Amino acid sequence: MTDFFKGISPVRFEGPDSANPLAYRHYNKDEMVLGKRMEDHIRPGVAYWHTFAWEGGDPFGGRTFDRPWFDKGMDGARLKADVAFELFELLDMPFFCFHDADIAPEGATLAESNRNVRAIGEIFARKMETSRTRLLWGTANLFSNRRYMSGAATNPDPEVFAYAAGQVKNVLELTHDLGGANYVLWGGREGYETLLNTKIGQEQDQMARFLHLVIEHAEKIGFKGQILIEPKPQEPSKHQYDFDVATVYGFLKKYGLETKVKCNIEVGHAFLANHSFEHEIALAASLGILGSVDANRNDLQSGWDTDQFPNSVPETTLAFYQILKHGGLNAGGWNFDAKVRRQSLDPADLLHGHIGGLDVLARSLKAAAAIIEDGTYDRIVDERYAGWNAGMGKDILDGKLSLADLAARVEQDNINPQPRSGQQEYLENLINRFV
Ligand code: XUL
Ligand code: CO
Repeated sequence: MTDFFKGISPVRFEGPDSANPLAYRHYNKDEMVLGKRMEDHIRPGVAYWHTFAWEGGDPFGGRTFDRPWFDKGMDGARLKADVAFELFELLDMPFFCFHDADIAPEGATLAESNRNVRAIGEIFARKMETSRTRLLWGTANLFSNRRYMSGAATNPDPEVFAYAAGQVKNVLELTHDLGGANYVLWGGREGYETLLNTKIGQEQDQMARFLHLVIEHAEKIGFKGQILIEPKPQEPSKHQYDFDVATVYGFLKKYGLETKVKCNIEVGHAFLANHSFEHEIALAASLGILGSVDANRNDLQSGWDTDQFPNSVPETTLAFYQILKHGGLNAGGWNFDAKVRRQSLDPADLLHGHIGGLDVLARSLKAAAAIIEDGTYDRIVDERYAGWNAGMGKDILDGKLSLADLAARVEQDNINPQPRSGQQEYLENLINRFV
């Protein structure tokens, strides 16, 4: 035991009336919702990078946090792992996620870096023998080191591609060994700063080759988890190739990968792409590429990816509704890709962030389930499209009617369609009854 969380007791469900700031008021993991445990619906996870590696810097100032593991090499990394599993236990958190660079210091060579990562991975494996916390996903940091400034897979220099491959091989194997449910690729530098020095088509071919290599290796080592791409339109690159769900799908389709790869959709990234989170989820689900989600929120005034903990039940309810309607996240989950603010210095602040976020997800899940159980909303939307289930609508979809057939049908039957209300305000009020 370290003394980092000294004096803090395990967080338990105490019900909505509890005034204890270190208790769950809505997240009650064993409560049944639509026939499934709340924890199994949400599958929440702690993000190692924001919670243990982030130093509290912003563009105008450096480190604000004073963590005892900073600047201490592998000793620090081991202490960080101890503290991480203590937090998972305090929060009773079923999952965590990490990048290689979050868990161990970079060495002088790829081999040394990978050895460091594997050494901490072995500590994780030992801790996971007694901890209930599982790995939701692993990923490689292919964006912080200056070697990746012009991209990893999309770098003009094939040696950078090779280096990135060496990193991903290591983390993919570690993710497999730790029983990870997914492997994520977020291409923060897979894009460009200026088109003046960039060949888009060439870079996309490189990115597809990289993805093929990852899939081949996953199959070779017997990794059964999902491979996920995390879309984001920009930041850090001015333009990122994995702009949004629709763009990712087009890319996967072009390179024949649409059945092999799904998406990890993040709230703040959806907003940066001028979409709502629920739009991205609904679209991915309809395209068959909904994998997992990163829970957070942006500061909507600043326009940056501020990675704050979620705190809006109405917004998250609409997202959860889409997830439930499409059969849940299965191997995916809700990774808190969220960090406390740089003034939130205390160890307890790390708990407050996760507790609040998890209570918001619990309330959203229950609200979305109530909308579905009530059935009014679904009925209204189904009725709006009922014309396509039979008769002419069905014949059109089944390809039985040509353009000429339809033109003749309108004349023969004297068809003169009457517009019907879209009932937006009524629907908004209806949803608000459950939130
Ligand atoms: C960056 C981001 C990443 C990915 C993993 O905006 O979301 O932390 O989730 O690389
Ligand atoms: Co993310």
